[in-house]
Amino acid sequence: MQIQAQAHSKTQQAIHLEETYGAHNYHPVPVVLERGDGIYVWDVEGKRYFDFLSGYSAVNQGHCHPKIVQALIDQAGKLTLTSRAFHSSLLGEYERYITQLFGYDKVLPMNTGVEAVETAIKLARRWGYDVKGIPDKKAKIIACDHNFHGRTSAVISFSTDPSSYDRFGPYMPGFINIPFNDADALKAALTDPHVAGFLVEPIQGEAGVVVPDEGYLSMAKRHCADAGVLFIADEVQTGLCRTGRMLCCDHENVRPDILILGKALSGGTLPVSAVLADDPVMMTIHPGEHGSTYGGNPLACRVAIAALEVLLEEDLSANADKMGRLFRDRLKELRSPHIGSVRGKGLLNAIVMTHADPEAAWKLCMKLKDNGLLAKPTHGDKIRFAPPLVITEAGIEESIAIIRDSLSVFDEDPS
Ligand code: IF1
Repeated sequence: MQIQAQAHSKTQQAIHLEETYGAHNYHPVPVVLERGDGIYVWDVEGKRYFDFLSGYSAVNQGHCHPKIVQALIDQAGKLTLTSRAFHSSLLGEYERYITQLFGYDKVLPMNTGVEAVETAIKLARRWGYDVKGIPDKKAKIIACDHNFHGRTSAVISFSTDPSSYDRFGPYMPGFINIPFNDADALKAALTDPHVAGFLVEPIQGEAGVVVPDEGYLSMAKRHCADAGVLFIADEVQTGLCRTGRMLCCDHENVRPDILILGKALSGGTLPVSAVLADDPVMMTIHPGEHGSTYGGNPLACRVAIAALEVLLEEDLSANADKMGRLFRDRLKELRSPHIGSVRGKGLLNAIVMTHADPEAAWKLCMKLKDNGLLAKPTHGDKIRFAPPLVITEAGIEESIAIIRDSLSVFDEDPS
């Protein structure tokens, strides 16, 4: 009893510290993690869990991947930051590697995903003025309803989620919202001659893994090209093998004019993001007009090369595709009355709960936690399931068994 109580106090103690000294800007699942390895994480009590959130797709390569950690360790003792006031021995190497890997002329290295989104917005506007000839300060960017592109004041200006924008105004002008997956709405918005770019998640992650109709992305790219508008793909969450291809846009052979990457670009070790584009777009920004202290730092460069190499060496897009199909098939085979729909691509999946209880998704996640699997609801009735892409068939089968057993929580609960 004493050991159990002691273990409980370790978890409670850690949570108490966060509640006492930390901003209350999250409502985490009540688990305190202290170790990760591959598809697993362990809490302070030594309990092991399948991680089905993967740091919101930042840990595609698995927790603490040895090759990525070794790159981090080796570089950390050599040179971590020069600032861009000087060149570094790794930046050019990294820039060549990532631009040749994705097939673009140039990359602009940043840190967080939202910084890369902001960079893409500035690039599109600058291109709009200097190349397309939009009158100064009149450029517009089209974005989709139910988008999630980050939490800066500019980016929440085109959010349609009150929890992202409410009482954070005034908002930045120059954005047009249209429904996602609606070709006619996009075509209509593209008739505005002041539109410089169309910013879209190839699959809307936070909205609950909303997959557009087959052909939507290629239609969008085609109409953007016809209208002289940049197609900007935010692949921060969908990119880097998560959906079963290196990029989610690859499913439709769509080449974005501006490609935004983040999260798994460092394998979950430190914030690394990138914006890729060809010279006509990228060269509109001149020295001293954009950047950041840590953007392109040698530590990030070394880690990002290792993170990308792991994706290729372990063919994680093929594994994500295969394991994702198995996962969705097994979920559907459960034929649970509480699962309304299963959707996703590769290992970016979600279920929509149909239970009458509005807290059903949360209750299921609590039961999943008790049974050794970590996931978190998104927007009330949806649960995202996104394990590291290194998961095997055995891991999928074991996780499905946990999900199956956890659904019994609704049998116990009469509501
Ligand atoms: C949180 C959500 C996911 C993103 C896309 C840009 C960014 C994100 C498509 C910004 C970030 C993170 C933010 C994190 C939780 C997570 C998230 F729930 F917030 F919406 F994944 F769906 N584009 N998504 O998904 O990247 O600046 O965070 O590095 O804010 O709690 P960032």
